[in-house]
Amino acid sequence: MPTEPLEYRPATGLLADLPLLKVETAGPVVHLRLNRPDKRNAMSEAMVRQLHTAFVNLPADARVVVISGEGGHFSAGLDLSEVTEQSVAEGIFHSRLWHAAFDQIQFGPVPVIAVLHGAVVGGGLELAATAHLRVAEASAFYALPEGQRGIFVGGSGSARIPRLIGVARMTDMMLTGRVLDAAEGQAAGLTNYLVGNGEGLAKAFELARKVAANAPLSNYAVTQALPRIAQMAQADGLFVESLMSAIAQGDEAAKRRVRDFLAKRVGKVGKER
Ligand code: 1HE
Repeated sequence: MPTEPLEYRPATGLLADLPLLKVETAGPVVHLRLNRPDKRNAMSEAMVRQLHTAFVNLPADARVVVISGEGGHFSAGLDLSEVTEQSVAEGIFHSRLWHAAFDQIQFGPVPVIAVLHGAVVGGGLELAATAHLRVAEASAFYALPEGQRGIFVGGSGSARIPRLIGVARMTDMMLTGRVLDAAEGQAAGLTNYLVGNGEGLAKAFELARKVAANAPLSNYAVTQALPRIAQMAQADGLFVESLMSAIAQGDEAAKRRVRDFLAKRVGKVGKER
C-alpha cells in the first residue's frame, strides 16, 4: 500500500455545489466536512438535504468517505431555530428527511469513517452513529439534550445509538442530560479509536487507506450484511452469511487476493507490506 500523503483536491460537479458542506477527494477517499462552523455545524434542513445529495452522488471511484466538522465542534445537532414553529405533520416529514439522508450514509455503497471532536450532540451524535467507524479526538463530548429541550431524537438515534452503547446508557443520557467525555465514549463503545486533539483526521485518513485497499464487495458485505445478520435469528443469519460469503468469494477481486497470498506476493496477518 502506498504511504505517501494523498493530495486532497476540491470535489468537482454536484459535490462542489453544496455550500453547507466542503467536499474534497483524493483518489478513492472522499473527505466531507460539515461547513457551518459559526453555528457549530448545527444541522439545518438544507444541510440534511445536502448530506443526502452528497451521499447519493459519490464519485464512481469513491471507496471510502471520511466525514468531519469544520471549526471547533463536530456538530451541535438539530438547528433549533428551525423547529419552534413546526407543526406535528412538518415534524414527522422533517424527521423522515433525516432518516432518508442518514440511511443513505449507513446503507450507501462505501464505508464511512466519522472524525469526532468537540460537541457531538443530539443530531450530531445521530449522524456519528450512521458511520461504520468512529475516531474521536480527546476534545469530543457526547450528549443527547433532546430530553432537556422537550423533544425526542428524530434523526434515527433511537435505532442506531442503542446498538452502539445500549438502551440503558442512552436512557441515562436522555433522562438526566449526562454528558460523556471522549474517554467515556470510547469505553462505552461509541468510538473505535481515541486520539489526541488535532490527530483525528490523520488517523481517519490512515484507516481510510486501509479500507480503500480492500475489495469493494468485501467492504460492502461488512457494512451491509454484517449488521443485518447480527439482527436476524441465528439460522436465518447463517443462511445469509453463506450467500454473502459465496458472492464475495466468487468475485474476481477475491480470487486474485487469495492467489496473491498463496504465491506469497502479499504479507501475512499483522505483517502486511
Ligand atoms: C445553534 C445550535 C443549534 C449552537 N441550533 N443554533 N442541540 C443542542 O441543544 C445543542 C445546543 N448548542 C450548545 O449547547 C452549544 O452551542 C455548544 C456546546 C454546541 C457549543 O458551544 P459554544 O460556546 O462553542 O457556541 P455557542 O456560543 O453556544 O453557539 C454559537 C452559535 O451557534 C450561536 O449563535 P449566534 O447567532 O449567537 O452566534 C448559537 O445559537 C448557535 N447554535 N447550537 C441552532 N443546535 C433530528 S432530531 C435531533 C434533535 C437534536 O439534535 S436536539 C439537540 C440540539
